[in-house]
Amino acid sequence: MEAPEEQNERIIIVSNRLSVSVGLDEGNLSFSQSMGGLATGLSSLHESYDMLWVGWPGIPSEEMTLEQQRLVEQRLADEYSSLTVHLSREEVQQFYLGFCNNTIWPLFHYFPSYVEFDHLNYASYERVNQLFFDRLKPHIRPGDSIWVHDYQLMLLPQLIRDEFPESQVGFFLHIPFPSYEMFRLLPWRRELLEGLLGADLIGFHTYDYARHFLSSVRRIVGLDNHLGSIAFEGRSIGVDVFPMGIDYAKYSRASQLEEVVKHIEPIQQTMGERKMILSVDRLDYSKGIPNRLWGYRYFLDDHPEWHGRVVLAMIVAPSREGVPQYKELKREVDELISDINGNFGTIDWVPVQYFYRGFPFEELAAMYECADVLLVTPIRDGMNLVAKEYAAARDDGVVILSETAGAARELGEPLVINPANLPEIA
Ligand code: GDG
Repeated sequence: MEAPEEQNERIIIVSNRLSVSVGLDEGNLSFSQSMGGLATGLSSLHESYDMLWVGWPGIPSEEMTLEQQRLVEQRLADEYSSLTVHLSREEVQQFYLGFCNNTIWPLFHYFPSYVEFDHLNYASYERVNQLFFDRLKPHIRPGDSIWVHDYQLMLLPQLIRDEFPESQVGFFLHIPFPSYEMFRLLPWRRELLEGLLGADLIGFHTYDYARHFLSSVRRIVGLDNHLGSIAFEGRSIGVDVFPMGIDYAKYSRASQLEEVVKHIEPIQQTMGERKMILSVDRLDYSKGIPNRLWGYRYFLDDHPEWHGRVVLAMIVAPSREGVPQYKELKREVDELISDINGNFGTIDWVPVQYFYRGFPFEELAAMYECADVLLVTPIRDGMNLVAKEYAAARDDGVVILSETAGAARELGEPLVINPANLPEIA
């Protein structure tokens, strides 16, 4: 039960999650588009290229019967050109929640106090990178371009290089690459860099991230670069900047779709004359949700003339609920919202409208269409596609954007703020 492979040249995308997520509810399997920047940003590629996507469908293998596992593999291969990598519960705990989301994610987003250095978790990271390679290996054909994505698979490029020295391997990091002073804290800093150096081309969203990477390679591995090119083991490795974009047409044309239009009118009716400020993110401490709420509270305190005339609509998609910091953040966000609504709200005005769930694309697009302001306040963000999606969806409208999001380097017209500066947000 494998993905079809009939053409010559193709792109193999390897990422921890597939563009489709599999759910299991009372024994029934369901398939839906994955949330998150990597999946939404790359999913449109399916339409233009012969592709094979390799990744984990999102359910630990123990939670499925063998028959269900085969069924998932079959459907993902037939309908989504995807090759399934199964992860066990222990791998999800140690590799995914442990090393990826409790070590790399906080460190690379400059939250060193959240970082856990655990050798067992790193050993699992090594094993899972090897597992991805073993699954991929029989499917590699001459001429394939293999494109490895993100911080979960930083050892994979070298594993591919060792057995396929002639292969074309690209790697793209979707999150910031931190400064050397931060990166050097990692006990496995050299291993990760050497894993990445198996690629021919290593891409980042911004010039700063690429510069930080080159600096770490120089200081830790001892390799210098010439204009972003590193000579290593007889190969030349390119390091460059490829800011990730969106499927512009999908967002700019959304307001013409009937399924989107039918959601716009009820929102407009509910809002009436009120201005709508919108925010959309996964629940993540890097996204600056508490400081956004403090900034909004500051605004309401300072501008009583706006009471009753503005609403902050927050769409927060649940994320990594197994990691303790995320549970704590959820509690903090819930409390801040009830504090604002309790203090400022009136019988006919709820200052913060909070949706703790993912929205279908049509409803999200309708929200973009109705919002007067998009408020994006991450503490750190590799890029932030939401800002780009809103800009594509609207001819007018205002984006307020943190200077610490990669998108602030690219979009020319947002109001750029320091996410720690509450008066500035206000
Ligand atoms: C990582 C990096 C980088 C969100 N809620 C809903 C929904 N989304 C979609 C958005 C957007 C995506 O998820 C989020 O992308 P971001 O870029 O904002 O953030 P991350 O998920 O953290 O992505 C980030 C990105 O990778 C790409 O390289 O920009 O810095 O952290 O596309 O639209 N989609 C729907 N309903 C929701 O409720 N349908």
